[in-house]
Amino acid sequence: MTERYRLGSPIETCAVTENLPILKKDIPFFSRTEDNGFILKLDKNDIVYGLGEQVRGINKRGWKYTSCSADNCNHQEDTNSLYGTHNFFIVSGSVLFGVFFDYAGTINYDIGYANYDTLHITADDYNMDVYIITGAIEKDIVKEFRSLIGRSYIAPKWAFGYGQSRWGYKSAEDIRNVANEYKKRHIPLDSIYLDIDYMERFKDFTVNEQAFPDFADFCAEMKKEGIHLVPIIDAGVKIESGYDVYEEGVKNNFFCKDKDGNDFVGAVWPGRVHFPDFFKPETREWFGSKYSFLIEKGVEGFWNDMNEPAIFFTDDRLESVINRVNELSKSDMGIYDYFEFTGIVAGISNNIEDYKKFFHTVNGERIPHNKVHNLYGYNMTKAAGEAFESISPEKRILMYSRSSCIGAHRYGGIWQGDNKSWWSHLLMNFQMMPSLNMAGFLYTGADLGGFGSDTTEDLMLRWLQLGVFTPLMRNHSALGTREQELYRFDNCDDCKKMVEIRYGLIPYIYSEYMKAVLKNEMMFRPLSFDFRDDEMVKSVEDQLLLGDELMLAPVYTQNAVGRYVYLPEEMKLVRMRSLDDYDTEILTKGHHYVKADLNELIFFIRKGKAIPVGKSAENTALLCDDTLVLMGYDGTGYALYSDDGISKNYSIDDNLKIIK
Ligand code: MIG
Repeated sequence: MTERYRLGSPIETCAVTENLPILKKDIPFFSRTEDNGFILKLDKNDIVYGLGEQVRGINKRGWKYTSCSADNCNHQEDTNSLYGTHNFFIVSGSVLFGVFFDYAGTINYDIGYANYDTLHITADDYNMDVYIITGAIEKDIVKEFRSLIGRSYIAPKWAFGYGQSRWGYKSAEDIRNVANEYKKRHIPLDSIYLDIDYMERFKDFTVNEQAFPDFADFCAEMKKEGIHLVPIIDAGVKIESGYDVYEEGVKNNFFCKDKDGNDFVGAVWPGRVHFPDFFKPETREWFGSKYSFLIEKGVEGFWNDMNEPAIFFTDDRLESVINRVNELSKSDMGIYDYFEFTGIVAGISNNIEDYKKFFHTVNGERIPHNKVHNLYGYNMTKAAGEAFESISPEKRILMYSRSSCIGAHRYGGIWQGDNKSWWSHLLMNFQMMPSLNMAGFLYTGADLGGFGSDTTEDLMLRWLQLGVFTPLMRNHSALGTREQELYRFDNCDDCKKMVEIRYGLIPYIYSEYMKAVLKNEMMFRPLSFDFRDDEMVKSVEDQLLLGDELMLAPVYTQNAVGRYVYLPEEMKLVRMRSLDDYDTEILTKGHHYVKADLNELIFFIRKGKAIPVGKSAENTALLCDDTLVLMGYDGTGYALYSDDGISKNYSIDDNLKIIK
């Protein structure tokens, strides 16, 4: 059951698609503090699940989190905000309910941080809708919540193939070279990503013609090889006279305004930019229509970046910092001066004070950015998603975004942002999967191998082993870091085998993804959602269920030759070196140490279940359901969802078939 409550007069977020009556009584479960905050006393064993894209574990208890979308490529355990904000969580234990704060501003969640037994929530202001969802089990609560917020975005099937990306590919030649290196080794590949360097001076909806002399031909050439080019689109529009996107935006008042009503100026990649005011329907329609510039050239997918929005600096901040630095440089730079110096310089970019300096028009009303900050990336993705319906009514277009909030899940997926080539981030990205699913984000995955920092070949391989299962399977890395295309490593052949395993499993992974989307369910779940009476699973933080068939237990530490797992029931261990070199073993309920050499992928098939496994192919277009055989327990079938992967007939009845 879902109940809706209203505090004050909220700004419409369009997160929810159902219009429930507003109840005029006290919000259950919580008590209110004098300053309007929410308090819930937690029992010793209560668990808090959710909050979408956030640091730390599956159980969110014991830390403080802030919903304020942040570009933070240095995030760690003590970070409070990441790229997206997802204000939905479930408290499970002495009580069982879900809560969604439908709110555009900043919320702080102290989940047993100041006091381990207290959940304390505060917000910028208290103009919000609060939804309380109850149900018999966590899965029911999630399902009910997901039906409230509408069906998740559906990616084309080719987007389940392996993707290679790196910030630093500069030309058609660079891309061709990547494609060739993969082809030469017959490593499956479905997409190569174009990062900002494909553009002309980082201008959205342009192509650098020196580097890509005939972009449409190049797209066609790659498509012949089965490779999709996926360009990046940034939020900021370069200020440059003669540049059509800039000129049109200025002329039609499509950009955010400063306090005096002039187009607001920030600086990002291209230098000075204006930010489209995606809250205006006419801006969304205009910006969305621009994607056709690339679609007409053969592009079928995009990633939206820097849409928190990230701001390198604003001119007035830059000036005041430079002035202050000049003053400080004349002092003797004692420790406090030195701290001030490093602090103000580091604080130039993504300074939340800058979010107060510009304004949107929301339903005809002028609203400062900081009041609706978390909705900015969402509305950029919505601009694209809405436009694709008319630009490409028949065919799915791949879209995923860096920033998001609930609502954006209907228009695109997300990637998990700028992680690092750290083992701890492998685990963190894994732990994030269920909470993202709770919030409606099913098409998602991490930058495999890690984005920032130098990767190592063992980390790459272990991360690929996790990526085998995530809908988005993309290797991406930052400019200046160690190159991490699979062919850079001595263990390339082992990497290749993992990618081939992925292609053998795509029919299953795609099927589970589609079922989860169409039934408003989670593809990835904590063990405790299914094994509710098992006390042990409540603290399992490094294993997840995938669909109804699998349990995942990735290896996420360096130099490991295996790992401990806990099995809440008997399961069949699968240890795979390649699609046709594997062993299986039935393990009893309980604790086990499972060996997994670096070149071995381990996963578990649940008792009485089986999954379809096919043959690999050089790209998804060449995959064929006819080769599927069941792996797992004998005497059982699997209900496979399968469609053409590109058109928009998603009927579950038409597309399900039982494989025996
Ligand atoms: O400030 O376009 O998250 O994936 O490679 C960095 C360059 C801007 C951030 C994205 C990352 C991308 C990078 N971008």
